[in-house]
Amino acid sequence: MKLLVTGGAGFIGSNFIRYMYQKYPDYLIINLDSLSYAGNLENLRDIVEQDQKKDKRYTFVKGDIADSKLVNTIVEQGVDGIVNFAAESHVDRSIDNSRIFIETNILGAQVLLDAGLRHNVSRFIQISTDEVYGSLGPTGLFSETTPLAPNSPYSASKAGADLLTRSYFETFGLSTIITRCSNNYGPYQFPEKLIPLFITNALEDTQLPLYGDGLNVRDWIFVEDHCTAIDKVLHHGRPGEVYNIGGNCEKTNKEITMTLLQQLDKPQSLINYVKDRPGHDRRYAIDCSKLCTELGWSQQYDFQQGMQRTVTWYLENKPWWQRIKTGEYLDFYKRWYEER
Ligand code: NAD
Ligand code: TDX
Repeated sequence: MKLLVTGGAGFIGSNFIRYMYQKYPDYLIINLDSLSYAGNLENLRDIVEQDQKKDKRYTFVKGDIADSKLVNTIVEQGVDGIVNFAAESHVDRSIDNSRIFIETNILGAQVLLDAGLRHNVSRFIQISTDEVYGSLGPTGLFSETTPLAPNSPYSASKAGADLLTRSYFETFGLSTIITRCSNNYGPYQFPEKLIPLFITNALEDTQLPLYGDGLNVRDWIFVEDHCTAIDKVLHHGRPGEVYNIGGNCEKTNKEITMTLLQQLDKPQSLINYVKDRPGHDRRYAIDCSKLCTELGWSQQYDFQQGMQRTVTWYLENKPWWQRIKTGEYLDFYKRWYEER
């Protein structure tokens, strides 16, 4: 199988490529990534080294998924499946400036869908998010039939791409599948998201900016479990369907923070309650029974095991995140937190 993976230099995309490369020794993988602030070729250095020595079945292409000419040049060479991870992925940035979210997340998806259709790709997987469903009250779960009600420019752009993906199945018969996963954590996550930001801040003895009352709830899943779920969907999912993916692990942000401080042996005085994120969704929780019963997926990591692996990885890979934290992304954060 020849796979085009987009956004493979980011957090989940790089974990997915590593997983697929090791699991399927005969698969060819093309990674198309524009190397935005969140893309990092370091994330796949081990795979590149292994591949250059032996297999020669991994290719990196630097480019934009919204570049129709480039995308068509890649896909016309014979691609069996497209897995679209490429996105602007951070809610806070979408509140700061939403334009690029529309360009990449919606227009980019449209270019990929068109190329998939034109060149008869047999599988198109759109990697979406539980955030498209909006916010839950204290009870209930998101199912695949929950109406879409996105609340941030980020989630609105992802919902737009979902609807477009659905339309390519309904109108043209392109074999599309949408996955909607809950919050991921694990190795190589960019330290702007809650868990890696708080781990790395705590290791530097700097403050942990907890939004609002710290009681917003997310459903956490270890990134490798997300990858195994996408593998199932890619090979066995039904075209035209949506599959929710979740970790069955609801935690408040405060609980996450306390767990991290305890694991790192750092004081609670590092917590700094700051102004809430505008439009902050209160609670996400996922019903992924369709994926489990239909495709036989189950998660391998509980929260404790996943967090142990994650914290250990950040402790052992300080140069990886220290380089990032002294770079461009701090400018965004300086502005963001000055307002709080
Ligand atoms: P990330 O920000 O770490 O990585 C995104 C990658 O996409 C980067 O490598 C970046 O360079 C690349 N990219 C951005 N714009 C591009 C463009 N125009 N053309 C080509 N490449 C481009 O994001 P992530 O956390 O790994 O998320 C990956 C996907 O999974 C996204 O679609 C996101 O919406 C979805 N998702 C993420 C989570 C989560 O918890 N992180 C949960 C559910 C779904
Ligand atoms: O500094 C912070 N302080 C804080 O309290 C940050 C960065 C976050 N938070 C809160 C906001 C959320 O309630 O922590 C929670 C998690 O925040 P993020 O890590 O920014 O993730 P979230 O907004 O939930 O979105 C993530 O999950 C779904 C990903 O970024 C999305 O790409 C994915 O679709």
